[in-house]
Amino acid sequence: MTGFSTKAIHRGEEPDFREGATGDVAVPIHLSTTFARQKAGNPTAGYEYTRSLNPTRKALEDKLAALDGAKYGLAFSSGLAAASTLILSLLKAGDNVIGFDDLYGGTRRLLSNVFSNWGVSTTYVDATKAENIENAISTLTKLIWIESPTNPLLKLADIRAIASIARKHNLILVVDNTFLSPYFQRPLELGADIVVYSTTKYIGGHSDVLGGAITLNNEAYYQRLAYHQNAVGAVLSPFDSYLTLRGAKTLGVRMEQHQKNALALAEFLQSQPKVKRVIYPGLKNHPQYALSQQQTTGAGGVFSFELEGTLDDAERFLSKLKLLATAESLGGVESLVEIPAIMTHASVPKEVREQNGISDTLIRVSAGIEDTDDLINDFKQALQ
Ligand code: P1T
Repeated sequence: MTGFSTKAIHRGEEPDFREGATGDVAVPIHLSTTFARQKAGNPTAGYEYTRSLNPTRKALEDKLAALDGAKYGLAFSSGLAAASTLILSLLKAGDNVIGFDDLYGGTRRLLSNVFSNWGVSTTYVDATKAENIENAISTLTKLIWIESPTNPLLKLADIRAIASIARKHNLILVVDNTFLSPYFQRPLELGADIVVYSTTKYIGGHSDVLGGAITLNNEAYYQRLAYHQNAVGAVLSPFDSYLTLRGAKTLGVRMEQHQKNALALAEFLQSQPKVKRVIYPGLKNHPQYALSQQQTTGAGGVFSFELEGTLDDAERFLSKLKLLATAESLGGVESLVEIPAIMTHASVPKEVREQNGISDTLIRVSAGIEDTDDLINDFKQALQ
């Protein structure tokens, strides 16, 4: 089983033909919170209590690991639950994180406003240049946290180069791979230690289930993460595990259409006089187009563009869209638009937003998998 979609469909859900089993081709939703034992000291098939392990969640964890070519997978109740558990597992008071200065606003809030209270500090750098990371390393630094592409400015980090810096200084490299999914980018193969996901986005894919995941190969880190997954308790429920399993099966075909629509819309908007600039790693004018070609197999379904005018103009423009809903989130089958400055990244201080380029008229688009012409026509009429 080597192809991406074959693994996405079958891994973790191999039919069970043992005596008394039913051979389900889709793994059942095991709602039981606890598992009976014939003998007190012998858990049945390793299952004790759903927080520590559940068969439906395990199927998803195995599938996600397979998609990243990883040894281990872990599923959590949200992307931020995965991030929190990761930090609680691997860091302690006094440690320092180096973060990309254009992370998802919620990740930045978690690092800067929550873990800072527990003695974990974060230094933000422009990680488009790997040397900026190396220059920021102090004796306290333990972990590097990047996204590539970033949310919402679609900046890339050279994962291979940063992985080699991490190895040299004995640091843990974490890559949030939410935007590309394992279909377009596999950070572990590029040298990262740990991959995190908001499975709420492309992996779930239908805007109906919140979730997060971690994949990795390192056994020692896995043992600490699995211990904390149970000890902290932010696990994905059996029903949400089932929905995420269901979504993951079509990840490959969806990503192709997300990308096709993103590129068509980005090219269309680029030709419009009311549009100042379009940022999409799949466009040849993206400053890191060459890097995108080297480390990914696709540019994904999210792009951002800047409109001429003011925040009012941007809000008015979005209210004229008929098909595209204005909403936070991304990666679902339906296209969404949002204004990061007042929505997903409102928790990032204004001066940091301005310094990084998140202006009031920056609009982020998550291209869904609708018919391309319908999306272009909606933008066309709204621009008029
Ligand atoms: O929402 P949650 O499942 O907890 O995932 C958080 C998260 C983590 N990493 C990235 C790159 C993300 O984009 C997100 C969530 N982002 C949005 C809700 C958004 O609209 O950008």
